[in-house]
Amino acid sequence: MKDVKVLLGDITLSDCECIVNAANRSLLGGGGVDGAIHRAAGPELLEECKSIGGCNTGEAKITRGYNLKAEYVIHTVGPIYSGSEKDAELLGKCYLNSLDLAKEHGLHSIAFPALSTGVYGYPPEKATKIAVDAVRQWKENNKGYQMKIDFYCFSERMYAQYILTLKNTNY
Ligand code: AR6
Repeated sequence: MKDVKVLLGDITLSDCECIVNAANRSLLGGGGVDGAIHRAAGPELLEECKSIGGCNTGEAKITRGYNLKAEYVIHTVGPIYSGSEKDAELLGKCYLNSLDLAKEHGLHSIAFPALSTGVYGYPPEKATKIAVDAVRQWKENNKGYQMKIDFYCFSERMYAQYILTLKNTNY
């Protein structure tokens, strides 16, 4: 798919204009990628998050990036995997709403971690398919708007899964 890349590494080092955080509904920080982003951005990020008042599952909120290279952080809350159909719908919405928010702010590059695949337990095979399908759908709905999208993977296993998913879906 044009402008879509899979990268292995730490998303806090991304040179995209915005990076996406796998947050929880409080937006007050946590472990995993959330902890890494807050550490790298510095305490001002938490201060701004406190003023937002949380975020529902599937939705997205934007803040400045502070000490990060990225100018903005888009905080989205993935579903805790339960095996129900609603999980897939909510996870897809995380990607779509994050991309909409980036576009609303005139941004043209975004880096996603593998939302919900850590503490929230989403199986990587399913989660990568939802991520890739959502991005494809968004690109189809936003033809003419250039958006560079990086899928950041923190493990070689996740990297291999994204490559396989992209291959299986003919991108
Ligand atoms: N860069 C890129 N990916 C990362 C990084 C990093 N620095 N660190 C971890 N990952 P998780 P979730 C990957 O658990 O499942 C938090 O406590 C990781 O390997 O961070 O959506 C929040 O506050 C995995 O593939 O997020 C919530 O409470 C992916 O990022 C909860 O965890 C997501 O793992 C959210 O759980």
